Amino acid sequence: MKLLHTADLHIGQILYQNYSRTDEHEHFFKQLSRWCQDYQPDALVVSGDVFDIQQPGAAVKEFFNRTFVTIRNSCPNMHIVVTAGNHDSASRLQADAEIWKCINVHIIGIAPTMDITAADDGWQERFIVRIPSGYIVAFPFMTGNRREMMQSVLDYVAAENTGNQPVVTMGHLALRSADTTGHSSEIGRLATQSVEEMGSGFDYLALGHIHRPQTLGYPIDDEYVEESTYPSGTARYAGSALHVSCDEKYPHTVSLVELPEHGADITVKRLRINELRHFHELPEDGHPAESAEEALTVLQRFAEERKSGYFRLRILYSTNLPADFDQQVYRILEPYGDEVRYNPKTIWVGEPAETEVEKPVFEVAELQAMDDPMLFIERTAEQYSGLSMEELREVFKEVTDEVRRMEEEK
Ligand SMILES: [Mn+2]
Repeated sequence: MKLLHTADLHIGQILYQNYSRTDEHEHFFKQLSRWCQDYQPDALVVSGDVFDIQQPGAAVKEFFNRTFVTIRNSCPNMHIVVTAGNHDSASRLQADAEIWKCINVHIIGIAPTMDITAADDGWQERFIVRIPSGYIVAFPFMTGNRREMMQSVLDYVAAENTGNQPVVTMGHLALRSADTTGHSSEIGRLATQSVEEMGSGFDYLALGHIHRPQTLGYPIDDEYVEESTYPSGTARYAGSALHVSCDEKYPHTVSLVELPEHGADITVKRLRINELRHFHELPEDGHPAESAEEALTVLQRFAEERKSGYFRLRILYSTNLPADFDQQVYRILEPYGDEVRYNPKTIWVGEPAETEVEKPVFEVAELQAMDDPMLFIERTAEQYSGLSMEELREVFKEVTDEVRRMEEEK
């Protein structure tokens, strides 16, 4: 089985509340389409976060439709498997699945739940995409411990797979040992799940959610390595399609995965994505600007020379910026249209360090098992000054009683 693996497209993303990235996405999809044409893979898998927001607008949906039809036409025998990520609305994505199936685009939005597994004997079928060269088990984003459900689907495939065909699983979540550079601290502060939670029996686990390309248990893709060989049972994050911040200095790639048969070694070839706009930190010599004038001069020079790209400024903490500093920045950028793009989140160098590294308040599993909201509030109470737990408990009881009464009346 030959597979192209990508994830975290975030189509429709607007950066810094200001800049549409449609042309950057177009640039990416042109490359992806070309790779589909050149390598003729059996399948293209997109492991979640197709759209950036739950309810993308009409233009964004139109862009998705047009793009995926083009990609499909670049390699008409290829199957495309798309799963929902945490950014996607599972049900909205799933809504068009029947139509897409007509051209071998398989969209799996809704995750297995107790309702689904209880109501339907062959529920596993919903998450299995059979292609001539093997199996793709497509799990969208899900919360909670779903190990048993996943194992059930993998066992279902194993029972059928007498021809020893390769088995690929898809997932969208943060797995332990994943490097989260470039992500908001929310992920870093949550204790993540281990790869064992994804069940066993797959040859390749095609992951999404973490934007940095990496194979779990191996050195991170810091440098561009063209090809690696891994044993069966390998889990890999393809990495996002586009850079999303200045912190993402590593190369972004699409993974071309070859799986000869079930249980055999896998080769991963990294196809380097060319970015339309790069991210920069100014000044580029690594020193912070020591005055507003200096920052603006550096920026002016950057805009004149590069004429394109995202940037954020690095400024010495003790510098006083005039109140209209951002307006001055935008004035300098005006002649460049939307080509030179400003991230107003300045890096303050020499800022007094936070006194203590924050520890996770909860383990994920603990949070999942928590069925009393009051427990959550108690544990986080110190974040809300002047909170009377007693009063809160009373109010909470009042509300739950009222809800129960309404339920009974119904
Ligand atoms: Mn995600």
